[in-house]
Amino acid sequence: MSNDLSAPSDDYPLSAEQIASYQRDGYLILPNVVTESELLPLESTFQRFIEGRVPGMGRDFCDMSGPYGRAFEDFNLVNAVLPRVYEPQLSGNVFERRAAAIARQLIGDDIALDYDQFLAKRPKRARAVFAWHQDLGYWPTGTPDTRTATCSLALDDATLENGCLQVVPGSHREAELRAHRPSAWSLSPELREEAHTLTVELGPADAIVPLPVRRGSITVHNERIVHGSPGNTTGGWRRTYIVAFRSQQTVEYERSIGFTHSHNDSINWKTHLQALELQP
Ligand SMILES: O=C(O)CCC(=O)C(=O)O
Repeated sequence: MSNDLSAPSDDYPLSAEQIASYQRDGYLILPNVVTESELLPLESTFQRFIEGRVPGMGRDFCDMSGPYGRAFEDFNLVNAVLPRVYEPQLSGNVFERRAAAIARQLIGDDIALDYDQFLAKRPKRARAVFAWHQDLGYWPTGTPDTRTATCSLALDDATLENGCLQVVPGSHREAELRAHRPSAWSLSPELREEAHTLTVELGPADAIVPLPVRRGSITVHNERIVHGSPGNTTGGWRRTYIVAFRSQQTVEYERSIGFTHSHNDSINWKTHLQALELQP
Protein backbone atom coordinates (compact mmCIF):
# COMPACT_ATOMS: atom_id res chain seq x y z
CA MET A 1 0.00 0.00 0.00
CA SER A 2 1.25 3.49 -0.81
CA ASN A 3 1.94 6.22 1.74
CA ASP A 4 0.89 8.94 -0.69
CA LEU A 5 -2.13 10.60 0.93
CA SER A 6 -2.69 13.01 -1.96
CA ALA A 7 -3.26 10.89 -5.07
CA PRO A 8 -5.91 12.72 -7.18
CA SER A 9 -7.98 9.56 -7.66
CA ASP A 10 -8.58 9.60 -3.93
CA ASP A 11 -10.61 12.81 -4.08
CA TYR A 12 -14.11 12.83 -2.63
CA PRO A 13 -15.32 16.39 -3.21
CA LEU A 14 -17.80 17.73 -0.66
CA SER A 15 -20.41 20.36 -1.41
CA ALA A 16 -20.59 23.64 0.51
CA GLU A 17 -23.84 22.30 2.04
CA GLN A 18 -22.12 19.16 3.34
CA ILE A 19 -19.32 21.18 4.91
CA ALA A 20 -21.83 23.59 6.49
CA SER A 21 -23.89 20.69 7.81
CA TYR A 22 -20.80 19.11 9.44
CA GLN A 23 -20.11 22.41 11.18
CA ARG A 24 -23.73 22.88 12.24
CA ASP A 25 -24.67 19.32 13.26
CA GLY A 26 -21.27 17.81 14.12
CA TYR A 27 -21.58 14.83 11.79
CA LEU A 28 -22.00 13.80 8.15
CA ILE A 29 -23.03 10.67 6.28
CA LEU A 30 -21.16 10.16 3.00
CA PRO A 31 -22.26 7.41 0.60
CA ASN A 32 -20.05 5.12 -1.49
CA VAL A 33 -16.67 6.27 -0.24
CA VAL A 34 -14.95 2.90 -0.75
CA THR A 35 -15.92 0.56 -3.60
CA GLU A 36 -16.64 -3.14 -3.20
CA SER A 37 -13.36 -4.19 -4.85
CA GLU A 38 -11.42 -1.77 -2.61
CA LEU A 39 -13.16 -3.14 0.48
CA LEU A 40 -12.13 -6.76 0.01
CA PRO A 41 -8.40 -6.53 0.91
CA LEU A 42 -9.19 -4.23 3.85
CA GLU A 43 -11.78 -6.68 5.05
CA SER A 44 -9.39 -9.62 5.08
CA THR A 45 -6.94 -7.68 7.29
CA PHE A 46 -9.84 -6.55 9.49
CA GLN A 47 -10.91 -10.17 9.99
CA ARG A 48 -7.46 -11.24 11.18
CA PHE A 49 -7.63 -8.63 13.93
CA ILE A 50 -11.24 -9.18 14.92
CA GLU A 51 -10.82 -12.94 15.07
CA GLY A 52 -7.93 -12.44 17.52
CA ARG A 53 -5.28 -13.72 15.10
CA VAL A 54 -2.86 -10.78 15.52
CA PRO A 55 -0.53 -11.49 18.45
CA GLY A 56 1.05 -9.11 20.95
CA MET A 57 -1.68 -6.47 21.20
CA GLY A 58 -2.25 -6.66 24.95
CA ARG A 59 -5.18 -4.44 25.96
CA ASP A 60 -5.33 -2.92 22.47
CA PHE A 61 -7.44 -5.99 21.70
CA CYS A 62 -10.38 -5.95 24.09
CA ASP A 63 -14.13 -5.81 24.60
CA MET A 64 -15.19 -2.14 24.46
CA SER A 65 -18.47 -3.04 26.18
CA GLY A 66 -16.96 -4.47 29.36
CA PRO A 67 -13.92 -4.98 31.54
CA TYR A 68 -10.47 -6.02 30.37
CA GLY A 69 -9.58 -9.65 30.91
CA ARG A 70 -12.72 -11.26 29.53
CA ALA A 71 -12.31 -14.47 27.57
CA PHE A 72 -12.40 -13.74 23.83
CA GLU A 73 -15.65 -15.67 23.31
CA ASP A 74 -17.30 -13.35 25.85
CA PHE A 75 -16.36 -10.16 23.96
CA ASN A 76 -19.54 -8.41 22.75
CA LEU A 77 -17.98 -5.38 21.06
CA VAL A 78 -14.65 -6.57 19.70
CA ASN A 79 -12.18 -3.69 19.64
CA ALA A 80 -8.75 -3.64 17.97
CA VAL A 81 -7.08 -0.26 18.51
CA LEU A 82 -4.18 1.06 16.42
CA PRO A 83 -4.16 -1.76 13.84
CA ARG A 84 -1.57 0.05 11.70
CA VAL A 85 0.87 -0.10 14.66
CA TYR A 86 0.59 -3.89 14.60
CA GLU A 87 0.38 -4.17 10.78
CA PRO A 88 2.26 -1.17 9.34
CA GLN A 89 1.40 -2.23 5.77
CA LEU A 90 -2.12 -0.91 6.43
CA SER A 91 -0.71 2.64 6.30
CA GLY A 92 -1.71 4.62 3.23
CA ASN A 93 -4.55 2.33 2.17
CA VAL A 94 -7.36 3.64 0.00
CA PHE A 95 -9.73 4.31 2.91
CA GLU A 96 -7.07 6.30 4.76
CA ARG A 97 -6.36 8.33 1.61
CA ARG A 98 -9.99 9.06 0.77
CA ALA A 99 -10.84 9.82 4.40
CA ALA A 100 -7.86 12.22 4.52
CA ALA A 101 -9.22 14.02 1.44
CA ILE A 102 -12.59 14.36 3.19
CA ALA A 103 -11.05 15.46 6.50
CA ARG A 104 -9.00 18.18 4.75
CA GLN A 105 -12.19 19.73 3.40
CA LEU A 106 -13.82 19.61 6.84
CA ILE A 107 -11.08 20.70 9.23
CA GLY A 108 -8.22 22.08 7.10
CA ASP A 109 -5.15 21.02 5.15
CA ASP A 110 -2.75 20.62 8.07
CA ILE A 111 -3.92 17.15 9.09
CA ALA A 112 -2.35 13.87 10.12
CA LEU A 113 -3.89 10.51 10.89
CA ASP A 114 -4.12 10.40 14.67
CA TYR A 115 -5.38 6.85 15.28
CA ASP A 116 -7.18 3.95 13.67
CA GLN A 117 -9.49 1.32 15.15
CA PHE A 118 -11.45 -1.79 14.14
CA LEU A 119 -14.80 -2.40 15.89
CA ALA A 120 -17.10 -5.38 15.46
CA LYS A 121 -20.38 -6.13 17.22
CA ARG A 122 -21.00 -9.83 17.47
CA PRO A 123 -24.40 -11.12 16.28
CA LYS A 124 -27.15 -11.30 18.89
CA ARG A 125 -25.26 -9.37 21.54
CA ALA A 126 -27.66 -6.87 23.06
CA ARG A 127 -24.79 -5.89 25.34
CA ALA A 128 -22.54 -4.77 22.49
CA VAL A 129 -23.22 -1.19 23.51
CA PHE A 130 -20.75 1.63 22.95
CA ALA A 131 -21.54 3.95 25.89
CA TRP A 132 -22.50 7.59 25.22
CA HIS A 133 -19.44 9.82 25.19
CA GLN A 134 -17.61 12.69 23.54
CA ASP A 135 -14.26 11.66 22.07
CA LEU A 136 -12.54 14.60 23.76
CA GLY A 137 -13.61 13.11 27.09
CA TYR A 138 -11.12 10.29 26.45
CA TRP A 139 -8.26 12.51 25.33
CA PRO A 140 -5.86 14.77 27.26
CA THR A 141 -7.29 18.08 28.40
CA GLY A 142 -5.21 21.10 27.55
CA THR A 143 -4.59 20.29 23.90
CA PRO A 144 -5.01 23.73 22.33
CA ASP A 145 -6.29 22.78 18.88
CA THR A 146 -8.88 20.01 19.09
CA ARG A 147 -10.10 19.94 15.45
CA THR A 148 -10.95 16.35 14.55
CA ALA A 149 -12.71 14.48 11.76
CA THR A 150 -13.34 10.85 12.72
CA CYS A 151 -14.32 8.76 9.69
CA SER A 152 -16.07 5.41 10.25
CA LEU A 153 -16.34 3.06 7.28
CA ALA A 154 -19.18 0.53 7.35
CA LEU A 155 -18.01 -2.96 6.42
CA ASP A 156 -21.59 -4.17 6.91
CA ASP A 157 -24.80 -2.24 6.37
CA ALA A 158 -25.26 -0.54 9.75
CA THR A 159 -28.83 -0.31 11.07
CA LEU A 160 -30.50 0.62 14.32
CA GLU A 161 -31.04 -3.11 14.93
CA ASN A 162 -27.38 -4.09 14.58
CA GLY A 163 -26.21 -1.12 16.64
CA CYS A 164 -25.33 1.71 14.26
CA LEU A 165 -23.72 4.93 15.46
CA GLN A 166 -26.12 7.40 17.11
CA VAL A 167 -25.46 11.10 17.71
CA VAL A 168 -26.94 14.08 19.49
CA PRO A 169 -26.74 16.68 16.70
CA GLY A 170 -25.41 20.06 17.78
CA SER A 171 -24.04 18.79 21.11
CA HIS A 172 -20.53 19.59 19.81
CA ARG A 173 -21.42 23.27 20.18
CA GLU A 174 -22.05 23.08 23.95
CA ALA A 175 -19.75 25.45 25.86
CA GLU A 176 -18.36 22.76 28.20
CA LEU A 177 -17.44 19.15 27.71
CA ARG A 178 -19.88 16.94 29.66
CA ALA A 179 -18.68 15.08 32.76
CA HIS A 180 -17.26 11.69 31.77
CA ARG A 181 -17.59 8.98 34.38
CA PRO A 182 -15.95 5.60 34.51
CA SER A 183 -18.10 2.70 33.44
CA ALA A 184 -20.13 0.87 36.06
CA TRP A 185 -18.00 -2.26 35.80
CA SER A 186 -14.76 -0.41 36.63
CA LEU A 187 -13.96 -1.36 40.23
CA SER A 188 -10.99 0.92 40.86
CA PRO A 189 -11.42 3.57 38.20
CA GLU A 190 -8.61 5.79 39.45
CA LEU A 191 -6.23 3.23 38.00
CA ARG A 192 -8.36 2.65 34.91
CA GLU A 193 -7.02 -0.86 34.87
CA GLU A 194 -10.30 -2.77 34.69
CA ALA A 195 -11.95 -1.00 31.80
CA HIS A 196 -11.30 1.75 29.30
CA THR A 197 -14.85 2.97 28.91
CA LEU A 198 -16.10 6.38 30.07
CA THR A 199 -19.63 7.64 29.72
CA VAL A 200 -21.79 10.77 29.85
CA GLU A 201 -25.42 11.18 30.82
CA LEU A 202 -28.09 12.23 28.36
CA GLY A 203 -30.86 14.64 29.34
CA PRO A 204 -34.48 14.96 28.16
CA ALA A 205 -33.50 17.68 25.68
CA ASP A 206 -31.01 15.42 23.90
CA ALA A 207 -32.53 14.34 20.58
CA ILE A 208 -30.89 11.10 19.45
CA VAL A 209 -30.39 10.57 15.72
CA PRO A 210 -29.35 7.11 14.46
CA LEU A 211 -26.97 7.09 11.49
CA PRO A 212 -27.70 3.99 9.39
CA VAL A 213 -25.19 3.56 6.53
CA ARG A 214 -24.64 1.06 3.73
CA ARG A 215 -21.47 -1.01 3.38
CA GLY A 216 -18.79 1.18 1.77
CA SER A 217 -20.32 4.41 3.11
CA ILE A 218 -18.96 6.41 6.02
CA THR A 219 -20.00 8.63 8.87
CA VAL A 220 -17.77 11.51 9.99
CA HIS A 221 -18.03 12.99 13.46
CA ASN A 222 -16.68 15.92 15.45
CA GLU A 223 -14.58 15.40 18.61
CA ARG A 224 -17.19 17.03 20.87
CA ILE A 225 -20.41 15.49 19.57
CA VAL A 226 -22.19 13.22 22.06
CA HIS A 227 -22.43 9.78 20.46
CA GLY A 228 -22.66 6.08 21.19
CA SER A 229 -24.27 2.96 19.77
CA PRO A 230 -26.73 0.35 21.00
CA GLY A 231 -26.39 -3.42 21.09
CA ASN A 232 -26.73 -5.79 18.15
CA THR A 233 -30.00 -7.73 18.17
CA THR A 234 -29.61 -9.18 14.65
CA GLY A 235 -28.07 -12.43 13.46
CA GLY A 236 -25.26 -10.61 11.59
CA TRP A 237 -22.18 -8.62 12.53
CA ARG A 238 -21.83 -4.85 12.52
CA ARG A 239 -18.21 -4.11 11.55
CA THR A 240 -16.66 -0.63 11.37
CA TYR A 241 -13.20 0.65 10.39
CA ILE A 242 -12.36 4.03 11.99
CA VAL A 243 -9.64 6.54 11.09
CA ALA A 244 -9.40 9.87 12.93
CA PHE A 245 -7.64 12.97 11.61
CA ARG A 246 -6.44 15.88 13.70
CA SER A 247 -3.99 18.70 13.03
CA GLN A 248 -0.38 17.63 12.53
CA GLN A 249 0.60 19.94 15.41
CA THR A 250 -1.95 18.35 17.74
CA VAL A 251 -0.80 14.83 16.93
CA GLU A 252 2.83 15.86 17.52
CA TYR A 253 1.93 17.62 20.78
CA GLU A 254 -0.03 14.67 22.18
CA ARG A 255 2.73 12.20 21.25
CA SER A 256 5.25 14.51 22.92
CA ILE A 257 3.34 14.23 26.22
CA GLY A 258 3.12 10.47 25.82
CA PHE A 259 -0.47 10.08 24.64
CA THR A 260 -0.71 7.44 21.92
CA HIS A 261 -4.35 6.16 22.10
CA SER A 262 -3.00 2.75 23.13
CA HIS A 263 -4.84 1.02 25.96
CA ASN A 264 -1.46 -0.36 27.01
CA ASP A 265 -0.30 3.10 28.15
CA SER A 266 -0.23 3.30 31.94
CA ILE A 267 -0.65 7.04 32.32
CA ASN A 268 -3.63 8.45 34.23
CA TRP A 269 -4.88 11.26 32.04
CA LYS A 270 -6.05 14.50 33.61
CA THR A 271 -9.31 14.15 31.75
CA HIS A 272 -10.03 10.99 33.70
CA LEU A 273 -9.11 12.53 37.05
CA GLN A 274 -11.47 15.37 36.28
CA ALA A 275 -14.18 12.84 35.65
CA LEU A 276 -13.56 11.35 39.07
CA GLU A 277 -13.80 14.75 40.75
CA LEU A 278 -17.19 15.19 39.13
CA GLN A 279 -18.55 11.96 40.56
CA PRO A 280 -21.39 12.45 43.06
O1 LIG B 1 -19.30 3.10 15.87
C1 LIG B 1 -19.55 2.96 17.07
O2 LIG B 1 -20.29 2.10 17.49
C2 LIG B 1 -18.93 3.90 18.08
C3 LIG B 1 -17.68 4.53 17.57
C4 LIG B 1 -17.21 5.65 18.41
O3 LIG B 1 -17.71 5.91 19.48
C5 LIG B 1 -16.12 6.48 17.95
O4 LIG B 1 -15.57 6.26 16.86
O5 LIG B 1 -15.77 7.45 18.65
